[in-house]
Amino acid sequence: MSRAVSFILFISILIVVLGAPVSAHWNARMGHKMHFPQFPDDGDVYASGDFFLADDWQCSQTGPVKDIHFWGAWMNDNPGTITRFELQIYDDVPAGTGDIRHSRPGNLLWSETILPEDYSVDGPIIHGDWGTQVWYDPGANLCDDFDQVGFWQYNVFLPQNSWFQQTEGEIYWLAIKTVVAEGDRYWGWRTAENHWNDDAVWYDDQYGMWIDMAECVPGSGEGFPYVLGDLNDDGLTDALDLQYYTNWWYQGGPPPIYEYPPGSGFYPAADVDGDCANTEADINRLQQYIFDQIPMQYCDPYIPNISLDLSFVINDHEPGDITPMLPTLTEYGAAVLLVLLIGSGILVMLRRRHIRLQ
Ligand SMILES: [Ca+2]
Ligand SMILES: [Ca+2]
Ligand SMILES: [Ca+2]
Repeated sequence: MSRAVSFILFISILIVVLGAPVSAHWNARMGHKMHFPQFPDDGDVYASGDFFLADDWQCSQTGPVKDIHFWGAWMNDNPGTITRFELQIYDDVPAGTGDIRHSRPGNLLWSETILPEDYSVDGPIIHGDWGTQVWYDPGANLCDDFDQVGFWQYNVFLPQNSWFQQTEGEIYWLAIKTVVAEGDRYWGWRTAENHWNDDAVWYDDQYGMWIDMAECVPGSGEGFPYVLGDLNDDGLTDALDLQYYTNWWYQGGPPPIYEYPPGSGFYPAADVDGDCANTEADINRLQQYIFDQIPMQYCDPYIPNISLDLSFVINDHEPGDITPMLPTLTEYGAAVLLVLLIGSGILVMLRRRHIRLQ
């Protein structure tokens, strides 16, 4: 093979390599088919135990869900071996249904087992300024700073016979449980930086129900999904809540938002004097807060209202769909550099040849 032919071959391979998609990892340029991509932030919720976690999304365009992407990390940066992901999609039970004040997964619409050969992983991704990150285990009620710094992006491209048909405007829930080979390695689903609709939930076998989650506070414990004094769950604490309280307390009206633990008869949102009990004194305290701005106090183990969502993206891409994107400025720079290097290589080669021929 002549040098010229080898050179053309080399350049052709280079063009093919540079032109092809670099990987099947999702990036923002690939778009999404949900309210907005829920990007990762700096915490993880344990998801390799015996329960599912779930968060909700609203479909933005009718059609098949072909790819699902999510982020996760290992407790203490101690990676294990993922045997499989269990993914599920549910329809939505709106807030208020069955006297439960938070929305949650309803009917199971779709489920799929994702084996290691069915997904790609990108990472570890490290944000230098985040430091140690929160680890939350809702089943064990554990919340702490752990040493996990890196996290990973998981990319699942579904085969055509596993696509899920979604309808614009509908709300669905994505549930994930991860199975890890080693008993002493723990995988967490990364929390999301932006809140959308309702909090993420975990499935509690003991109560047979999806439990609302709130972001936990290391050193202080779990956060709980309510606003102090907002008994009627409209997001405000005002005279309507006082009316709601007296109606519940004296007239047997509907109870406040959010009983915890479920079935205990204790409503942290209504415990506005912080003695961890619902009594008549709370009515007076709520009145003082509303009319005299005397601060309320919450019951310490139940820190109110820090919403928690989980990081994921729903899309309709197939790996073959990923057309080469316009290169970024950095990629342009790299291409120009490459051309210059190749050019100078050719010059050197021709010169040597010229010298030899003389
Ligand atoms: Ca949500
Ligand atoms: Ca209210
Ligand atoms: Ca109280």
